[in-house]
Amino acid sequence: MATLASGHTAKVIEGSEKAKLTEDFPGFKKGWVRLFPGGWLLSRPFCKVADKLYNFEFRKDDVLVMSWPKCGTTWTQELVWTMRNSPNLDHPDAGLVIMNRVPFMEADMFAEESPKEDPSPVSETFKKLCPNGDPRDGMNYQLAQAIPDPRTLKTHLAFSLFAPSLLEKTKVVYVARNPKDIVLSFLHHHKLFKEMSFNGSLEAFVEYFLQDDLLYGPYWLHLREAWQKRGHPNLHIVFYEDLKADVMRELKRLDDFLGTGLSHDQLANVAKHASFDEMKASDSLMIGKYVINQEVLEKDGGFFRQGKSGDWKNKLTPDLIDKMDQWIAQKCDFGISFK
Ligand code: PPS
Repeated sequence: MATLASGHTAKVIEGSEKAKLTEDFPGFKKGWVRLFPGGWLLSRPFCKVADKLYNFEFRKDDVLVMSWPKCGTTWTQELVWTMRNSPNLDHPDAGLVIMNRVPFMEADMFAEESPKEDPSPVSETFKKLCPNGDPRDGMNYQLAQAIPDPRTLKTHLAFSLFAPSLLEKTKVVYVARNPKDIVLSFLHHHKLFKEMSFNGSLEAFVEYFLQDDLLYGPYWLHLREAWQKRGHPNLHIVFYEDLKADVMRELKRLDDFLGTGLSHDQLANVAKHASFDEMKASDSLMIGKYVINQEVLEKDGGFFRQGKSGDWKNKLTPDLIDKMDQWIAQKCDFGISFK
């Protein structure tokens, strides 16, 4: 057991729990660690980056896009980055794959020790921005430090894994989504990526979600930590469903929060540039062919799967909907309501 700078105790998953996870997620070779309090379930190498992230020196011009997985983080990253850097769609870096412009802060916990692809998606930018950096010290973490201001950064970690001063130092855009759609999107993710290769049923996957046993751990707690901070002037909460329903209205709210002062035409540029169809065109850049299960890609789509809200009504059985409704009533009882 190790104690992290955040005060969490990290317990490596062993024994029967590890055996079950290994059987159901055979692609995942890095092992798991659970942090207490909270029960956050993370990749075992997280322990190597945890303290560096906790002590990360945020700047007042940074914007951190934070969410649990599959909430629409990538969409929001692209909206925020484009609003801040390229509202006229003329920034030379706009063509870079998003993780090179908006580093995924804790992604080093998933990094391959010997990448199968050469170059890996971030390695060229890493070499350029961190010429003296050692990739073994975490390319994503170093990129997060090295990208030019104004930095836009991404994390799926919860507030409690960062220093309590986070919101005093920087702005956070927090993205939330209906858990019934998250579970379907995350299931696809776990089938698509060879690194996960989940081989169980929808029912089994929903059970993992309800028991807080998927990577990143309890969604309800992640949400609760953010929800309890709502009203803080440096925190802006956006729902995936609201982005889908009226992206221009949400961009106007973001514009007010970020202080970008964009015109209607510039916001329309941003909305179009980050539309599902435009972003989907970069699917093959986001995920190289060596890291995905090709037959899943062909049958069910890629990283940008379908970009809809409410599809759970077609995909979840009445029994699963009932279970998830009970989970929402019990765990998400802090005033949030899902659309
Ligand atoms: S990740 O891997 O956790 O960072 O995924 P994340 O980006 O949070 O969420 C992925 C889902 O968001 C959808 N998506 C979009 N929807 C609408 N418009 C745009 N531009 C867009 N970009 C990504 C993506 O397709 C995933 O949802 P599903 O339901 O699987 O399609």
